[in-house]
Amino acid sequence: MQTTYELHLRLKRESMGEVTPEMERIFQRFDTDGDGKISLTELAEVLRTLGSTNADDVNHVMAEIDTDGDDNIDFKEFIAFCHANPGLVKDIAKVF
Ligand SMILES: [Ca+2]
Ligand SMILES: [Ca+2]
Repeated sequence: MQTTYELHLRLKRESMGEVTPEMERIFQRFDTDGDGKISLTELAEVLRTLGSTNADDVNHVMAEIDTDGDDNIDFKEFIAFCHANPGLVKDIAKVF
């Protein structure tokens, strides 16, 4: 039996390449207010958890992941970042 949620995930995989349950989980943990985007504030919180308290780091990471420049990381941008940095995703998955 296929749930709506699984179908949803499958559709997303088809449009943006492989999306692992781990990536889903990490994105949901990062997006603390659940609006489907990771804001600068949410990213800062993540980096703090990972041990970085430098504000420059937050802006640097945001600039790297936020490819359309709206100061929010949407799910597509997050997945593209995961594909570009598989090792980092594994490290983050251990923390979150
Ligand atoms: Ca959010
Ligand atoms: Ca964006």
